[in-house]
Amino acid sequence: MATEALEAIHEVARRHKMTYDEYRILKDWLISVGEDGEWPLFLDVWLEHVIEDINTSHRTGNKGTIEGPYYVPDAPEMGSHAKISMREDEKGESLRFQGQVRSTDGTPLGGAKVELWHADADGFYSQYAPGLPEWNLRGTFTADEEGRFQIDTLLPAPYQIPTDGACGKLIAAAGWHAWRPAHLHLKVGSQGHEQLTAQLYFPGDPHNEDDIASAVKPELVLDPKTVDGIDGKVVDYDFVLDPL
Ligand code: MBD
Ligand code: FE
Repeated sequence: MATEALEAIHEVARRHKMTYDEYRILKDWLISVGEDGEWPLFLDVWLEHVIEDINTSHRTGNKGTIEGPYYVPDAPEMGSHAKISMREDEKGESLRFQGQVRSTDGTPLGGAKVELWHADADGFYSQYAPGLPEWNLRGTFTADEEGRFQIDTLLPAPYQIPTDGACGKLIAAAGWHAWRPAHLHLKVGSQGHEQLTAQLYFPGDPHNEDDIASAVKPELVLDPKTVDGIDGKVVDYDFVLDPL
C-alpha cells in the first residue's frame, strides 16, 4: 500500500506540474500538521470515512460512522436510566435519548454498553479543551435486562472543526467550510457482537448534506419529538448489533 499511495501522489504532482514553490508549501504544511497536533483531526476528517465504509459494509445491523478524534475510553459507568455528567449551568436544550439494543435476530442484549460523548454548546469536548470537568458530557450506560437504556443529555450544537491550525489553513486555501452537523457520538457493544461506532444527527441541520467529515448517512438522522410533561426533546433510537 505504501508504494501505491506514493505513486498516487507522484501522479498528482506530475499531472499538475507541481513547482518547487508548491513543493515547499506542501512540505511546510505537512510539518505544521504535526506541530499543531492535528494529525488525528486531519485523518479522521478526510480519511476515516472510507476506512469505516470498507470495514462495516458486511453488516446487516445498524449503520455506523466514524469515531472522530475525541473518543476517550472508560467514561464513568452511569447505569441504564441516567443523566450524563454535566455542569450545573450547562447550556443547551434537554434531550432524552432512549432505546433498545438487540442482536440481528431480535434478541434483546441486556447488559450492552452504550458509550455516549458529545461537544458542549461552545463546541468543546472534555479532555480536549481547558477548564472542563474531566468527564463532562461523556458517560458509559449499561442496558437493562431488556436491552433498554434512557439517557438524559442536551441537544448538541452545530460544530465547527478547529480553524486556527493546519487543518483550518487547508480548508481556507481550498475554499471549503469547517462545519459538521450537530452530532452525538456513540459506541455500542455487547458480548459476542461487533462493536458499533456511530454518530447521530438531527433533521434540518444545513450541514447534514455537506459535512466536512463526510460522516452523515440517512439512517443516522434522528427524529426527536416533544412529549407532554417532559422538558426539551425526546428521541427513540434502537441499536441492532451484528453477531461476531
Ligand atoms: C469532531 O467532533 C468530529 O466528530 C470529527 C469526526 C472531526 C472533528 C471533530
Ligand atoms: Fe464530534
